[in-house]
Amino acid sequence: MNIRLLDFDVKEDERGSLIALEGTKEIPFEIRRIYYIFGASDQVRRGDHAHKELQQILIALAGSCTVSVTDGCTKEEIPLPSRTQGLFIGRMVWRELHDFSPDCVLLVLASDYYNKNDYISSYEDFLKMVEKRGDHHQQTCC
Ligand code: T46
Repeated sequence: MNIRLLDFDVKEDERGSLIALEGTKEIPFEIRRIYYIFGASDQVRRGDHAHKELQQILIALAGSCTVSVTDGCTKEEIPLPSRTQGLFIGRMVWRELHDFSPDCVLLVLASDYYNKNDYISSYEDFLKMVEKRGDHHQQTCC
C-alpha cells in the first residue's frame, strides 16, 4: 500500500526538542499546503475518502488518533501517538480517521492546494478506479 511511517530526527538539548521538516528532504514532496485538525472527539470519524493525486503526511502534534487505510485490498490500522513520527499517505489510499483523543492536534502537510476534484468520496467509485488503474497486483488481492 502507498503508505509509510516516517521517523523524524529529534534535535534534543537541555532546552527541549526540535524537529525540522523540509520539503523534498524529510518530506518526500514539495509542501504546498498545511492544515490542522483539532477539537475532534472520540465519537467522530473524519476522512472517509481517497485522493487521486494528493500526497500527505499526518503528524499528531499533540494527543493521538488512529488512521485506517486501505487500497481496496489490504487494510491497516495505524495509531498515531507520537509527534516524532509522520504517516505518509500517497495517491489512491482510502483513509478514515477516528479515536481522536480530546487534546489531539493533527498537523497535515499536503503536496498540493485544496482541490475538491481530487477527492474520491464514494468507496464504490474508489474500488472501480483502483481496478481500472490496475493499482495493485492480483495476487495481493482478496
Ligand atoms: C484528508 C484528511 C486527513 C478547506 O477549505 N481547505 C482544506 O485544505 C481542507 C483540507 C478542507 N477544507 C474545508 C472543506 C470542508 O468544508 O474544510 C472542511 C472540512 O474538510 P473535510 O471534510 O475534507 O475534512 P476531513 O478531516 O474529513 O479530511 C481532511 C482532508 O480533506 C483530507 O484530504 O486526508 O483531512
